Amino acid sequence: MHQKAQMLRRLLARAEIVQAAGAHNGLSARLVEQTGFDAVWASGLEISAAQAVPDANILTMKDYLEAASIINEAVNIPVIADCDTGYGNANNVIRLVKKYEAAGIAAICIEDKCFPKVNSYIPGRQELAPLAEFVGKIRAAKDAQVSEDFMVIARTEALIAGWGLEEAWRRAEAYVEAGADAILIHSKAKTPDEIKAFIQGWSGSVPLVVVPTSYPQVTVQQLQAWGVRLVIYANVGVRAAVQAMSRVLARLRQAGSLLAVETDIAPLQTIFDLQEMSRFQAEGKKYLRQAHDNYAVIIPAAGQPQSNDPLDDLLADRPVAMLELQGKSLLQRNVETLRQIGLHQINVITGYRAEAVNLDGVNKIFNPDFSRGHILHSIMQARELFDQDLLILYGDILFEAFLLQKLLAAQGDIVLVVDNSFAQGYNPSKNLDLVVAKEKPQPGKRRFRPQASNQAVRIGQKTIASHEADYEFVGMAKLSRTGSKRLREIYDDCQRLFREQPFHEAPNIFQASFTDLLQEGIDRGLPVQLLEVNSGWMEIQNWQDYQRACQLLAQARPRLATPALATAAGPMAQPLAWSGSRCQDGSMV
Ligand code: SPV
Ligand code: MG
Repeated sequence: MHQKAQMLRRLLARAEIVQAAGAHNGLSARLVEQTGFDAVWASGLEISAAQAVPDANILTMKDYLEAASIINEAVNIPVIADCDTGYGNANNVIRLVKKYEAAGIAAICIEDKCFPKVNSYIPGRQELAPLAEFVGKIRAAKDAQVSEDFMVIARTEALIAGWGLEEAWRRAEAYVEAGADAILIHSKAKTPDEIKAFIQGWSGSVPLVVVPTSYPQVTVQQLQAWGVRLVIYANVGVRAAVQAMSRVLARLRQAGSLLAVETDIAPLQTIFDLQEMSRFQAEGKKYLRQAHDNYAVIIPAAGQPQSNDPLDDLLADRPVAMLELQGKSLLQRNVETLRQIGLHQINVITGYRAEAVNLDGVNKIFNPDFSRGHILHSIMQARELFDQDLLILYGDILFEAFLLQKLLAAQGDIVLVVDNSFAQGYNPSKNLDLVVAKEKPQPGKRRFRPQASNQAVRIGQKTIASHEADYEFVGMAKLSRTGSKRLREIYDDCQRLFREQPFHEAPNIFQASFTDLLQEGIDRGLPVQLLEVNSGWMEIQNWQDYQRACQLLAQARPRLATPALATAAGPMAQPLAWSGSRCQDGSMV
């Protein structure tokens, strides 16, 4: 079965005349289809013109076949391929039929001129092939086709060559006899009279096809009334394109600004639509999976400054995540790191100065309660995401890629990145998210714990004394799908229970920190794994942190991708060290 050939046969069997228009590539074919034509004519003239060569068999069968195939792939309507004289003798015709039919072309059209032909409208001698020879080509074509539906249209150039109506009828009849499925009667007369006369004297049973290039005044209604079954507007596409392009280019050249032609050119969106960009994107989403596509990232960045620190001046018009660090915001730097690793579903919770958070390709979720609620409430604005793999990254930290990679590779449904270097510079006036672990960290500076094998027993800011604490929670957490679902369940439950009473360290759940929820999880038997790190991150909470970050980033140029490289190269060998603490209420994030 040949679907498109069948479609063409059905079209020709209907009462209404079939209308086809010429194309030379996928784009022009798509325009033909979009404007409602029934079929596309893969025009020899257009395809040659598109390569800026004469329509005189300068191109080879392969060139025409390639163009016709591209045209066919771009449309759902049938394609009729102009195959000139068949590019040689009957043997060439046999090969072309096999190739065109296999390419899904609905019909081929061959004309009774000598190879190499020239376009019918070129003045001068148009040499007709001997009738018997052309009859042989038609027989060869019909015998070569595989499916029953594939069509062979025989085109007689008898009128073009000046041989008159009698010869045209004689040839058309012979071609029908040889098996042609339709006859294209071509004329270069300035009026349709000659064509009308041919039709009136024609008694053949196959459909008649015309190409009214030289007699443009004829209407489709007239042609239909005379009995024509298929009209081909053979070369309008390329002629329209040439006229439009040369006019616009000339105007642009003269004006020296695109503004002069802006309204005369198609909007980019039109081109994207013709290219089916949205389908391409949808398919990309469906099939092109990257290693971490399953992860959604949540970055809470809604809090307003409350620390009475000199840094507050810089935060008058933006949240801390949008602080400029050496020409790039903190958030931009983190988003770039996330993308490097293949994390693209990035959700930022905005609140304070939400309008300042303007990053391409990042989903913003607004927390309307940002000035009253706390970080847990902010994070849970992305409640719907808590049934997939998640990364929660506090908005006031700057982290390196290797830390994320380690976190992503760690086993566990809930994994927190923790650091124990806090003890070295502990400032009791600061409130850190401290963690008491099941197992004590190994003593000494150099430790090796590639997996998150340790677990949290307690976590919080206020109720854990520094001497009890083993680690500081960095503000980076990984939740598996199971972990995120479980935490949401616990959160929903606690929303009911702790609406108006203390929830761990918070006066109620609305004002709770993420660590309060984690503590609740631990208390309910949820394993909270700890991934120990000793460098690769820092937080920006006060003026000192900010200055330190700027200094480190200034030294770190050019940016180095891996810690190994960084160590070898010098400046980044100093890790992005811990240097501050989080606000008591977590409101910076
Ligand atoms: C073509 O489009 O290549 C044709 C039709 O053969 S015409 O140029 O009008 O002769
Ligand atoms: Mg042609």
